[in-house]
Amino acid sequence: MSYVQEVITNLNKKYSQQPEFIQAVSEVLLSLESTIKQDENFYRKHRVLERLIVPERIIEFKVTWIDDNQNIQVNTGYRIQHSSVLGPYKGGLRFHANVNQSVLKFLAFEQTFKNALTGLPLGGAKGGSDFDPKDKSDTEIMNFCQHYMSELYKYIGPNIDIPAGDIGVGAKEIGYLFGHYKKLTNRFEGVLTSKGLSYGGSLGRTEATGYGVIYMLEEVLKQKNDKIENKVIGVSGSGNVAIHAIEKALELRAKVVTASDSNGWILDNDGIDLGILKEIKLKKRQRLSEYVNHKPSALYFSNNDLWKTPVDVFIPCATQNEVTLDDAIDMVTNKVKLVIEGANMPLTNEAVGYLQSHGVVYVPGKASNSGGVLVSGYEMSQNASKITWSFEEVDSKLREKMIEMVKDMNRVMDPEYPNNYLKAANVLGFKKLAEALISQGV
Ligand code: NDP
Ligand code: 2IT
Repeated sequence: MSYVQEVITNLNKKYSQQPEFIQAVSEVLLSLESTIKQDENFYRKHRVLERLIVPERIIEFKVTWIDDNQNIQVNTGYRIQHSSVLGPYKGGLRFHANVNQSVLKFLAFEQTFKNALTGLPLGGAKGGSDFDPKDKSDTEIMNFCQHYMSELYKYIGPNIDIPAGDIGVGAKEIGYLFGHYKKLTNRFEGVLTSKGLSYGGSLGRTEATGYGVIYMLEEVLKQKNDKIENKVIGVSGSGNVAIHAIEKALELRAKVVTASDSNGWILDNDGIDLGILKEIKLKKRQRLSEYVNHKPSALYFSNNDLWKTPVDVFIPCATQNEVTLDDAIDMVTNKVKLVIEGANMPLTNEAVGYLQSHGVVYVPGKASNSGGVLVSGYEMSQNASKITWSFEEVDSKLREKMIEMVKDMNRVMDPEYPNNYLKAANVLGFKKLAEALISQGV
């Protein structure tokens, strides 16, 4: 049995209760199979795969807090410190009802590979809680954040582990988390990124993930002598990543026709009106269904048919496994040309395989959504040197880096499979991680 197959077999046995973790790891390992085979004895001897897969540390704790009705609430908090091989642990925090160890382990594993691609000295981590911020008052959110930080602060620091935002954790939550860290430690330091601008945040961090996806899309199209202008794009999600991807796509004169939330999706064949979307989602924090009250010609659906929309490019920006094999079949039937991920692992492995075998260009999130953590890295540099960069400086560095990443992937691309960005991204991350891991000893 090949080393990769042996590790996948053991993974399935050992972590049968953690499907998302198995999915993310298997996708990476299978894409690395031919690379590992070239030097199989060496990698096997050093147990490189097992050492890259198992998180260095998993922290799980109880978070008890009191809601507005004076009821006691109990949640589980986590931080998965996956890898410190390339730098201090780095990755976001997710507050969502479906958060569990499997979800956070997959995200932390992906983050390690993603951070390796950025070229910055960042390890990989992810954390969060099964706390559901929906329908919670501001006081409840602050209360929860403070109790979560009361435990987390013991394990983080600007040179140890630097969390940031993710689903359900935006500027408001980061502010409460930062305030409580400061209270507990008496230290004002860059322990979190995606902070508010008034207390050490970086200009451009809010926009970075969504803008980065579009900068990478622009470059991938350019390599094919194509351009983003006039492309019809389908986006899912309507949170931080989706909104800023839509914003940059519109600026570059593409037409975005869809967006979604967990209740349903909108189709606006005139092109999404960003002003309305921002008003609903960012200002009023309402459901997306409100959009059609502002724009009666648009349509709202409470089904999962978004992926049946005929478009040139899809950008899934909501959550894991939102695109299944059936959706991929619909995409191919409707002649989609390119799928580029804003979210982490939004496609099942079967969906990815189907798109790739039908000639659809697929760009994995660990490359395309890395603009967020990249600018988090820039935020850390600014905090450490106590200076601030202008929006233009951050944005132009982001754009340059997303372009460079496409070029890096093209350099390692198998000439037989010129569109396999998945394999290229995984090979680049793996080589860097494996070398650093082995150099640092057992
Ligand atoms: P937000 O919380 O701002 O938005 C999340 C969006 O996805 C909302 O529209 C939400 O709808 C929808 N969504 C969340 N969970 C589900 C679900 N289970 N089913 C259907 N829809 C869902 O998060 P972000 O925009 O920050 O994150 C989106 C994705 O991008 C995630 O996969 C995240 O890991 C990834 N990402 C984020 C980065 C960042 O910098 N923020 C960086 C790189 C990747 P609703 O409001 O109804 O829940
Ligand atoms: O998935 C991600 O890359 C993030 N949520 C951002 C992580 C970060 O540290 O900025």
